[in-house]
Amino acid sequence: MTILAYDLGAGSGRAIVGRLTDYQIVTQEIHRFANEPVKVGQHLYWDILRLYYELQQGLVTAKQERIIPESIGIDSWAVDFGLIGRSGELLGNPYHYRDPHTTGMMEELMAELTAERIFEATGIQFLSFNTLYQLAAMRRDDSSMLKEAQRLLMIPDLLRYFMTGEMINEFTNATTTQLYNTRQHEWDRKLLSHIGIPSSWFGKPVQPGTAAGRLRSSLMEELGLPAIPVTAVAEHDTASAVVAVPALSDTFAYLSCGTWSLMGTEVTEPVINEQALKLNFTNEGGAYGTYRLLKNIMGLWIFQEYKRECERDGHYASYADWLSGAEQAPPFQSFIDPDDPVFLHAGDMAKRIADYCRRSHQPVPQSRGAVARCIFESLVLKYRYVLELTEQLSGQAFDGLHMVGGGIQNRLLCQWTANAIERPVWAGPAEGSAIGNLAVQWIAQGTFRDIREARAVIRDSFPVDVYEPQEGDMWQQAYQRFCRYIEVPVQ
Ligand code: LFR
Repeated sequence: MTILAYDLGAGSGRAIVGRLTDYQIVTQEIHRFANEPVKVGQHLYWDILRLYYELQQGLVTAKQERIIPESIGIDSWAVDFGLIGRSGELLGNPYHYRDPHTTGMMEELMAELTAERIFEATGIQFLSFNTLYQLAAMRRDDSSMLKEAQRLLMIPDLLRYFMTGEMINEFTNATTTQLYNTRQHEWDRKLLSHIGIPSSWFGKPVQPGTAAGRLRSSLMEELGLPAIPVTAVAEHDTASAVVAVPALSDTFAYLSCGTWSLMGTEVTEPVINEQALKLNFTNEGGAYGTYRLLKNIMGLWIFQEYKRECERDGHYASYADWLSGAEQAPPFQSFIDPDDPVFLHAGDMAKRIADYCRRSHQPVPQSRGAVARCIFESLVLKYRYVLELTEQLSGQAFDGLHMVGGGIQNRLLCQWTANAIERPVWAGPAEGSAIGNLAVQWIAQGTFRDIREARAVIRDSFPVDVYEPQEGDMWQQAYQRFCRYIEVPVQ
């Protein structure tokens, strides 16, 4: 059965066709496109109509290759949303979660409602850009969109709505809003009323694997396609990525590695207690009754931004050259906490890293290789820190780490991760989110019995690179030093 997965990341999107041949998954990328946010004045937006155009292009290309998928699923990043007006039209462009309009909003709501109350209800980590704070910021700014809105759809809900004409909220993404009450299994009316948002904007979230309409007739006519069914998959990309972790046992640690690094473990009940709140862990909804006990780590974003700035200034180098530059720079000179809020917004990474080093009385990295080394080392040492916290919180012990996502193409990062955590890293698959998206569709069709079977097939279909830890002592000493610079927990 041939199916189609759209996976949208913060930097690019892709349309991937999946087939099963001899009980192996074969994927084919039929369309890849840039996802370039647009800044207008002080605000940063997603170019949502362009993204929808690219989704259509995926179908056009598929058709040209004589592929008519039997099901379609969409996953993307979380927390962002579009608002729909009375006649079903999109009201304005969705804000990008890196838009600075939420600055200070989280602190304000924590003071009014208390962090305990918010966490107790939602189990979600405090990130300044959660939907809760975005909506509160729009309310504070008297956004005219809020006056007109009738429905709120998360990014994949919205694109799926464009495709099918049906407005349906999906569960995994709904939980990331920090507005969904994980104990009562419904949108949290008290939180919503506190920020002046009607609960009628939200539909009861459907579980991953639910049938969610068919291509709308205008699209069928335009593209000359039949009424292809659309499935609500685990539409939060991290949820899809974790579906694709080729783990052998039920207890495993993962790192979904892309623009963000999401590290944690899968649990069957949210872990909502004082310690989880203090360490700012989250319990995002997953597929098939699971939750992701994890922590967001700033990920490759800082490097991607730094590289973009260098390119803007005329310095172009291949990814391989960047990695060898980092490798040749002297080790363990300076560390940053990648999760310091100064690194959240776009721009000026070189200056922010230099300022961070000066402030913390460390040498300022001078060469591009030294900056890249500082970023990568700090990132992998942060992985160790978060892995140990995950063990403490979950009461589990991990004998290695599964890494999935595009970031695993950075072999230096994988090796240094193994060194820093002193355990093996199992890297693969790189297209984790798209494969998890396909897997949920196959489970929905009855092709796979359940997630266990899906993970077994994924394990057989995609290579996993093993990185054994090296240079033990050096990394342990570096870790002791690094720990001086890490974030102070929220509380
Ligand atoms: C990863 C991701 C993270 C989420 C961040 C912002 O792509 O979905 O899980 O915290 O993007 O939405």
